[in-house]
Amino acid sequence: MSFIPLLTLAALTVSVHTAPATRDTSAVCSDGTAVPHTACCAFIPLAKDLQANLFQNECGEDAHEVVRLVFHDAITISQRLGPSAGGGADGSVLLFPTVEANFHANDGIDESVNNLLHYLALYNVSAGDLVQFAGAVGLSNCPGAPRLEFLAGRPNTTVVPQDGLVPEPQDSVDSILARFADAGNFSPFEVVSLLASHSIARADVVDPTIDAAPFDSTPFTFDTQVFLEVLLKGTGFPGTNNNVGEVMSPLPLSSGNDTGELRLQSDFALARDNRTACFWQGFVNKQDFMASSFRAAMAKLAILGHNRDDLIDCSSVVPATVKTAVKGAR
Ligand code: HEM
Ligand SMILES: *[C@@H]1O[C@H](CO)[C@@H](O)[C@H](O)[C@H]1NC(C)=O
Ligand SMILES: *[C@@H]1O[C@H](CO)[C@@H](O)[C@H](O)[C@H]1NC(C)=O
Ligand SMILES: *[C@@H]1O[C@H](CO)[C@@H](O)[C@H](O)[C@H]1NC(C)=O
Ligand SMILES: *[C@@H]1O[C@H](CO)[C@@H](O)[C@H](O)[C@H]1NC(C)=O
Ligand SMILES: [Ca+2]
Repeated sequence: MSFIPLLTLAALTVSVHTAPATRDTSAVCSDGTAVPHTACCAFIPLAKDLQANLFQNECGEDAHEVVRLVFHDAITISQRLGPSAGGGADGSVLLFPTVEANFHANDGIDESVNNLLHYLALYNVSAGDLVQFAGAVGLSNCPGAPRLEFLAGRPNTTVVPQDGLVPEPQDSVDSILARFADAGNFSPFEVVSLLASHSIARADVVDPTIDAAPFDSTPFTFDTQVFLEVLLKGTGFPGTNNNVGEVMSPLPLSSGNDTGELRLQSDFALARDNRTACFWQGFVNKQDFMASSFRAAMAKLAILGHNRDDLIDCSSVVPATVKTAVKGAR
């Protein structure tokens, strides 16, 4: 007798849970934008503010730094060590800024942390959501970059992460692949996909004697150039040699005020290790493949420590990406 109501209830529950992003909670925000859920509304003025006052709609230093912060916040989680190691993409880097900024691997992140703390005080969003959203907004300014997925609803964490979980450029490929697998079952292909980020990167702290040494010759374009250039024969250093985690780059010479290219030992090794070399080479001149692979791996990184089904899909509030055409690797 009670069979039918029970079954009906079960069917309802399933249909709600399998489609969390399309729950019927759609809303129109105060600016008139239709969104899938009221929780997305807070991010609309935040995106405008970030674009106007932090990024200036550019794929410059501030955008690069926040994309790096996305990684450093998210990767502090460990299946091996358990919950006390850190909660993944949880905003810990903003909530415990004096602790995490002192981790060696986080050298240089203080600038992006301070930039985002300003927005955390102004907007009613969690620290974890802010880091991931700001990364997606910053990246939207980079020619060639994909428009990232953005899910909202990460709670503010209370767990201070452990030191030693963020990979460093002197780490072996074994240790880098093991760390990514421990953090979130990332495959070697996904690790290489995430390193497309090094196409929009310039190092300040690897060689403390030079500032803003790029990892490829097009640091303001999210292109496949980094995958090509890391394969070239190294000939020298842009600044001093003997820096930990640095190896010779193929384009070390400075031109005008631009410092020459700097190569990370980890990128060099990942480009040549037999577990990752084919994936690395496979991205050269494959812009769309690289961008979509990066997008998929970033979607995984962005929700480390959370269940996808607990979050709300607010991807539609991520600004459209710039449409500047990107040249092939050469
Ligand atoms: C094997 C793992 C990784 C290692 C060892 C590594 C290491 C580094 C190092 C040493 C720097 C230069 C810091 C400095 O001297 O200022 C850097 C910069 C950067 N990294 Fe990574 N990284 C890794 C993975 C990632 C991932 C997964 C992302 C993002 C998805 C990322 C995004 C960036 C960005 C955007 C910069 C440039 C920051 C700027 O220009 O200010 N990295 N990385
Ligand atoms: C802040 O956001 C939370 C969660 O989205 C919401 O419950 C709360 O009402 C908001 N507070 C204000 C002051 O808008
Ligand atoms: C998270 O913490 C920050 C800083 O204390 C606060 O401004 C923000 O309102 C909190 N957000 C949520 C959703 O708890
Ligand atoms: C180098 O920077 C200085 C100071 O910003 C500027 O005046 C000069 O024109 C720059 N030189 C080149 C070659 O870009
Ligand atoms: C990769 O190289 C190592 C050491 O040179 C070797 O033991 C291993 O079998 C190789 N693996 C593959 C998939 O080629
Ligand atoms: Ca580039």
